Amino acid sequence: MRDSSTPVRETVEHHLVSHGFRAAIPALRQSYQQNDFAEIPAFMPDEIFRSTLQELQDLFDGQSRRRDTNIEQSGCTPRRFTTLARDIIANGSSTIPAVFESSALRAALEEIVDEKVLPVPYEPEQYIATRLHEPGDVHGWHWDDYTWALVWIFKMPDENNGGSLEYVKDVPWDPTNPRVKEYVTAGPVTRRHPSAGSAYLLKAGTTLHRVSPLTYAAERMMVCFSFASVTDLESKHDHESIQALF
Ligand SMILES: O=C(O)CCC(=O)C(=O)O
Ligand SMILES: [Fe+2]
Repeated sequence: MRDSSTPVRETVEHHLVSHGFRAAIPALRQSYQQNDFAEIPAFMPDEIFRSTLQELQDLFDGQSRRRDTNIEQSGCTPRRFTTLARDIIANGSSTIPAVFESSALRAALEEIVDEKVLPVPYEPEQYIATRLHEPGDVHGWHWDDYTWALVWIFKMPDENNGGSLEYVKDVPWDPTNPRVKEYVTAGPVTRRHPSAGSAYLLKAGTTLHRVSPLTYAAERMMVCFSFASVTDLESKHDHESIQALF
């Protein structure tokens, strides 16, 4: 972790208001409006990407937890991966909290989604990091508790080894009757394989999605930030699926 987080925060803000970053927004907006998905290439400057990756590697080495469970609220689908809880990241990373708290990031997301974008107030869901690395590791079909997920990719296996994002957009989540098999069978299922260094934005509250299983040992590492809509914060949220996971 850096001694002072001020330079990191400044670098992050500066990048997000830079001409280069802003020039990509119209295409991201179009992608999101059509697909509920937009991939932002080179999400952060190289030095920020590299220092964050180092922070994550150290945290995964010392403070991660292995999960192997099925989550009832998303149709008993599997979570088989290694994970870092929000508080461990908040204490051990200078960059990830700075990205989550960035007002320039929320302003850019608002331009893409054409709606107010708010930080999630429930701390455990603000950001988490997940690493798939063993054969059969999978982040099974689910919806997120809040409207948007921004997933920053740090390591990605070859496309033919799994680890892809698969999703069915525009399907509602009823935790008491999730109907996952029905929705996946009806499709269409879109598959994306974002590159390391990119981040993708997904309308994850109304998009059924998963990370496909690894077919052999390989590294897939990401940080998932959650953002809320005004409607999310007006409606009562229960947090049973994240509580089941942690
Ligand atoms: O790792 C990914 O690409 C997706 C992660 C995800 O869906 C989540 O953390 O809720
Ligand atoms: Fe998700």
